[in-house]
Amino acid sequence: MKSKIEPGRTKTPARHSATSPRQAGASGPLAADGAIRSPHFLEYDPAWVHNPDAPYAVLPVPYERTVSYGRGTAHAPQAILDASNHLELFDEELLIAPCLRVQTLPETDCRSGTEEQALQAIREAALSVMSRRRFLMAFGGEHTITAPLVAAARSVWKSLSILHLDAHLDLRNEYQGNRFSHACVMRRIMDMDVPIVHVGIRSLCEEEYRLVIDRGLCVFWARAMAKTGAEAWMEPAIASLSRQVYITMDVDSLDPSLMPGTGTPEPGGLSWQDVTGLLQRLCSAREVVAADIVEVVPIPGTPLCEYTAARLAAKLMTYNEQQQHHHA
Ligand SMILES: [Mn+2]
Repeated sequence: MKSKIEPGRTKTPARHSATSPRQAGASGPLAADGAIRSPHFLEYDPAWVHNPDAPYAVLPVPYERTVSYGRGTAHAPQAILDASNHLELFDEELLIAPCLRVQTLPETDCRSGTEEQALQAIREAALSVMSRRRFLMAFGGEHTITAPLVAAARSVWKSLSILHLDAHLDLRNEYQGNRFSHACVMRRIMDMDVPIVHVGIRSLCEEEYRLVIDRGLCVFWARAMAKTGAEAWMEPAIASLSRQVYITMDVDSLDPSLMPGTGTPEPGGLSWQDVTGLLQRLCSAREVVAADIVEVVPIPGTPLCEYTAARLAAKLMTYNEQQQHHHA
C-alpha cells in the first residue's frame, strides 16, 4: 500500500488571509507536475490528521475498474482532499466553527490484485474504523466501493439501513457481464438484506423497474420530488429509514449544472439545498454512522466538482457533530 502521509506541516495561513481561499497559496506539498497535493481532509491539524482516535476518519478509495462511460473517478479522492483545504472552517448556516476532528487514512490499494482482493481491502480498511464506532467518510472512486463499505457497516450496526442518493437505481443483477459493476452495486447491497431508500432517481432499465414493482421498493423519484417540493418528500424519506443509517451519495444525484463532473450525468437532479436540507434533518432524526461520496470525475480547469464534494462531506460531518453535542 502506498502511503501518502506527509511529514508534519504547520497549519496553513491561507484561510484567514485577506485574499480568497482559492488564491491564497499552497496548502500542501508540490507534486512533480507542480500541482498541489494535500493528503489530508480539511486544514492540517497535527492533533488529528494521523490520529487513530479521531472521531471522524476519511478513507480515499481510488477504485476505477468498471466505469462504462466517462472515466477519471480514480483521481477524485486526491482532488477532493486538495479542495477540502480551501473550505471555510466557519459554517455559514449553523454559524459555528465546528472544529471537526478528522483522521485521513492512507488510500486503499485499488490497482493491484483482483477485483475481489481490492474490494476485500476496502472492507477491511472500513471495518478497522467502524468497529470502534468512529464515523467513516469514504471518497470514491466508482460506486462499486459501496458494497464492501456497507458490508463492513452491517457487521457492526445491527439496525442498519441505507440512504441511497443517485440518479440511477444501480439494481441490475449484472452489467457487461460483471456483478461487481458500478451499475449493480445496490443489487449487491440488496443481496445483504439491508433496507434501502432510493432518492433522486431519474434513470432506470426495465429489469430495475420490474424489481421496484415486484418487491415494492422505496423509491423517491426526482420528477415527483421536484413537483411536490422538499416538505412533501423529506419527512417520508427519513421515516422510511431505520435507527442507524449509512449514506451513499453518488454525485450524479445532484443536478449536472451543479455537478457536471461525473461518469454518467443525468439532467433533472437535486439542488444543493435539497441535499443539505435532507442531511441536516436526517442527522437530527437518526444516527448516521458512515457515508461515501462516489463517482466524482474532476474536470480540468475548474475545481467545482471536487470542491462541491468536499463541501458536502464537511456539511454532513458538521450536522453530525452538532447532533453529537446535543445528545451529549
Ligand atoms: Mn449514478
